[in-house]
Amino acid sequence: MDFANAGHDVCAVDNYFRRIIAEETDSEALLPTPTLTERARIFEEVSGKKIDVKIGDLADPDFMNDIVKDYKPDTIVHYAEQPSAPYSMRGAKEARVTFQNNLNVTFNVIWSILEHAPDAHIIKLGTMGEYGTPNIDIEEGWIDVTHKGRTQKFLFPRAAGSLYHTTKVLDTDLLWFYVRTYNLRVTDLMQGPVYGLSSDEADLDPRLTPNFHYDDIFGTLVNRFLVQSVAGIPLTVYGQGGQTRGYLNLRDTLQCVRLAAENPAGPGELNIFNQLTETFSVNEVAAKVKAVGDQKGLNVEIKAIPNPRKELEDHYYNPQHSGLLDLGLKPNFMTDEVIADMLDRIIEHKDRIQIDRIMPRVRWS
Ligand code: USQ
Repeated sequence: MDFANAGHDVCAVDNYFRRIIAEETDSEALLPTPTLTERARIFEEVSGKKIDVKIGDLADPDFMNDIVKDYKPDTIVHYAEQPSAPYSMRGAKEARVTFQNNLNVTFNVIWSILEHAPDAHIIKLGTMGEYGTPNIDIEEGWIDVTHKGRTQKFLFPRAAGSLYHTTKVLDTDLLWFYVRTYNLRVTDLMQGPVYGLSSDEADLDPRLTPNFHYDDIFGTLVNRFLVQSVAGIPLTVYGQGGQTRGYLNLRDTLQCVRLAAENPAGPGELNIFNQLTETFSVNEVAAKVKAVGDQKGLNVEIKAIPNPRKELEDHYYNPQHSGLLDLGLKPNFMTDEVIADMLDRIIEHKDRIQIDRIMPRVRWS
């Protein structure tokens, strides 16, 4: 919708994989989401802008090739991955599905571009979680290493904390191989956890509201804490709560993807941007949500629970993130006003919250 509004011709492709696995794990979003075809119809009705929709599985190379052959895109934004760390750690079946889907789609994008649209630019949704939490500053994708008097630029070391995040490390290596060998043009966006449920286009009609998950499997931290505040459940801080990540508002993810598309990598270039606007520990996020929730009379409690994940709970974290700002990103920070606005919207749908989806149901060990 954001690209269409900016005057681009857009084709959106989906196989409803995330909806299916959300249903299978009893983790549906807070609000029902119309089908993609229905959403495109609603968007056209309210904006006059048309989005082509194709339903099918991009892990099938024939389906992917047919679309790229017909459409000859300038840019492919590759979001077609199983996105949940807990889902990927649930068991062998979920790990295999995550591994096969994520790697197959990336592989198919690469080959369909090489064969049918060699000048196209691939924008790949990566994750800050590829880097893990090293005890040194995290650079934007690359680092100069000096070893025994000689210097070389390498991909910044990766050490992911879930199988999902590891598939993204493997994606990066795959793309980098094809970039340096076949002159592919790629931008990798290393995204932190996203929060929010509004954007200029989504706000045109309530049926265009983005998928908003608050469950333990697909919900990200801030969205979960907001829903927990409204439901009167103590905020679920995992372990010591010193886990620090780089967060960003949904509105900023849209800006970042469009900035990447409008400033494409050249042939044989892999551009990497760290896509975050500010860093917080889990405890800091909990305190921010509590302060605003309390002003609204929600009486928010915070309660540490045993950490279901294997991760450092107290660590150094200093990611560089100037690349997207240099391209013109105007951050929407996590202000009290932004938190209050999200709380108000969730309060409207309080009766839809299902409490048994909140506590962690997946453990790393
Ligand atoms: N956490 C809690 N309590 C909760 C939920 C999470 O303390 O109730 C902690 C987690 O242990 C973790 C941190 O909050 O340390 C962030 O967890 P999250 O669930 O918000 O995010 P994560 O699983 O890391 O993954 C999310 C997206 C993923 C994206 C990633 C960016 O689901 O697609 O790649 O954020 S990043 O975290 O930077 O890797």
